[in-house]
Amino acid sequence: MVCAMWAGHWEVRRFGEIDSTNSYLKAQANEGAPDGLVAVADHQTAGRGRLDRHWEAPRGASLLLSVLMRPALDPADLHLCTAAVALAGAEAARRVCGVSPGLKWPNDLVIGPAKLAGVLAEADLGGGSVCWVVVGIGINVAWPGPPEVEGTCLDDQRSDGAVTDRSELFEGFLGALTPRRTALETPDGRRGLAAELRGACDTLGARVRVDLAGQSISGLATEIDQAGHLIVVTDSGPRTVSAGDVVHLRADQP
Ligand code: BT5
Repeated sequence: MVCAMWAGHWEVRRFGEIDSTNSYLKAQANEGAPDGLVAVADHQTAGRGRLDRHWEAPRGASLLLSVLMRPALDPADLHLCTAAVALAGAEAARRVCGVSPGLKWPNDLVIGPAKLAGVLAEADLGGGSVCWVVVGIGINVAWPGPPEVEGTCLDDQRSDGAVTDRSELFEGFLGALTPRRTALETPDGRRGLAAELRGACDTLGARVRVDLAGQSISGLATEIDQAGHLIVVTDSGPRTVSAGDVVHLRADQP
C-alpha cells in the first residue's frame, strides 16, 4: 500500500500558544528532530508569511501547523514539498467542509480572489542537498483574515452552514498529506505531484500581474516548470518567475 510507509509516521506536538510553528520546527530540525514531526497551535504570537510578513489569526480561529520533512530530494524539486502541503490543505477543505479551494502560485489556497490559506516553506540546503524542509500552513477556519486583505474562511464558504471542527480538519489534512509525502520519495511520485499541482493551480491559464522586487510584469501564466517557476508570456516574450506576488487579473483589468 502506497500510504503504509507514512501512515502513523507523524509525531504531533500540540501547543496552546507558540511564537510560530515554523520557527519551532526549524529549531527542532537544527537539533536533529526526525522527519514527520508536526507542530500544531491554537495561537501564534509571531506567525510568519514570506519576506518577513506577518500571518495573523485570533486564538482558535485557524488551523495553524507545520511539518518537518527530510525528503531524499534534489533541491530543484523542493517546491513539490510546498505543493504537497497546499494540495493536502485543499483536499482536507473539500472532504471535511465541502469547500473546494484552488491554488494560486506560489503558495496560496484561494476561493476566487480571496485568500483562504497561505503556505510557508523554509529549508536547509546544506551541502547541495535537502537537509530538512519545514512547510507551514495557516488555514482560515472561522476568521477571514485581517480587514485590509481580501481573505475568506471555511465557515463563511460552507454551504451547509456548519461550524468547522479544527481537529477534524487537522486529521483530514494529515490523511491527505500521507500519500503525497510518500510520493515525494520517488520520481514517479514527484511527476504525479507536479501534475496534480498543475491541475489544481488556478494561476495557469489566467492573465496575471506579478509584483517582483521593484517592478511588475503582466501576461498570461502558461506553465509551472520543473523547478516550480512560473512562466508568464508577456508582450515582450516569456518570462520565468521564481518568486513574486501574483494577482489574477479580471477581464476588465489592464
Ligand atoms: C503566506 O505568506 O501566505 C504564508 C503564511 C503561512 C502561515 C503559516 S501558519 C503556520 C506556520 N507558522 C508560521 O509562522 N507560518 C506558517 P505571504 O504570501 O507572504 O502572505 C502574507 C500576507 O497575507 C500578509 O502580509 C497579509 O497581507 C496576508 N495575511 C495575513 N494573515 C492572513 C490571514 N489570516 N488570511 C489571509 N491573508 C492574511
